[in-house]
Amino acid sequence: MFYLFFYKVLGVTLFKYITFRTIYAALTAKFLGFFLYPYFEKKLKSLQFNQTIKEYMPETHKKKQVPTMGGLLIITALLLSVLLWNDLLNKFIWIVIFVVAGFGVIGFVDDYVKAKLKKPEGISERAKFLSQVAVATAVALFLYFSGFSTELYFPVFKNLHFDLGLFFIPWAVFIIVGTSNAVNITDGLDGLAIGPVITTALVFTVFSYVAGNVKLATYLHIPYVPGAGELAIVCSALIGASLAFLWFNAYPAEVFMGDVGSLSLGALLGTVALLTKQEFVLAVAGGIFVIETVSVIIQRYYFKYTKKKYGEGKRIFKMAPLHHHFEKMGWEEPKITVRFWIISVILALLSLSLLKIR
Ligand code: 57M
Repeated sequence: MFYLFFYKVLGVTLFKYITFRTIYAALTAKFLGFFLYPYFEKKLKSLQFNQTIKEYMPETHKKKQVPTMGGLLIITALLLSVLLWNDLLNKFIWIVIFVVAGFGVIGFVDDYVKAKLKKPEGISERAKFLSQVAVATAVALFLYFSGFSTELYFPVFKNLHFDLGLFFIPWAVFIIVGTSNAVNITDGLDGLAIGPVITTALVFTVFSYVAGNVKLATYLHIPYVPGAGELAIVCSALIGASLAFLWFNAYPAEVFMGDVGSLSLGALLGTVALLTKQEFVLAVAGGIFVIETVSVIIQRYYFKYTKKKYGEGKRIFKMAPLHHHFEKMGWEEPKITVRFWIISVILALLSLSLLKIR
């Protein structure tokens, strides 16, 4: 809104610059999050939206009466900042808003069933998955039929890319739904998911800016995506809103983000990676999400395999996802979280180096 009013109407050129709007979108989201938190906390407590604890949690990890759905705060601060600082005539912005709102509704319903109807498992995995696929498919079809590039690009090999054609649609659904669930699985310790969300959003703030700048994209041999620069502002607003949430989610957490947060933030990161043509960079920057998800896949399949072969299921990890394995090894929760953050920072630096290694 500021872009259209101050630049397009009043001619204030400062508001034309993506760099300026990127910085102030982050600051706006962060202070909105701080300002709105007391209201959200009071509302969540009055509605008794407290996390239900599953019985089979590690003993060290049974937490009582922590309000969930803090993701509503993140989404509100994020979207208000986007509406204020983005060019609202850019179609990518409305795709982002649709994805965050769509996955947010799915997560909210799941959280509501868990918190209010006291069903720890929430809505059925099938219903949740099909809803996610529906929202992601709508985005994929819109992109495909609006002429968005269906080329798949690889890091390092600047000349290696090929056209996915119609397969772009299932690929896009896989990226959006996969990232959404990977963040969801990771969100199992105080601050554990929001940290890598911040580092990954930082990486995509840079990649979005470069992808939307024809001179920089050409110089760095990355795909030029007209209009992608506006996604840098979305990513910085995500950073600001996430930092505000982290203030209250840091150990010992006063609030959890809930599925309303994890599903929407994950889907947002997947969508930005898709729109900037950098899905493999997401796999590196979001490596913690990948590792956590793979640990569950390995654990489940090995358990099934050993149960079938030996009649008794065996586990590779003490418990999956990986963060529970370290809990069972006796690591304290904050130690696990901070070490995962450190790994995320290293992965973010490696991701940014992919801009030059070509
Ligand atoms: C998402 N949710 C947390 C909170 C957060 C297939 C399998 C991998 C599914 C997985 C599962 O249940 N995933 C659900 C993880 C939950 O957090 C809530 O959920 C939201 C995110 N979606 O915002 O509202 C619990 O995590 C703790 N928490 C914190 N601080 C935070 O800031 O302490 C969350 C955020 C909260 C709170 O205690 O209640 C979760 O863990 O459920 N299942 C698992 O992850 C289980 N693993 C498992 O069953 N492993 C098996 C097989 C399936 C691989 C095995 O190893 O053999 C673990 N999760 C639970 N108990 N709940 C371990 C056992």
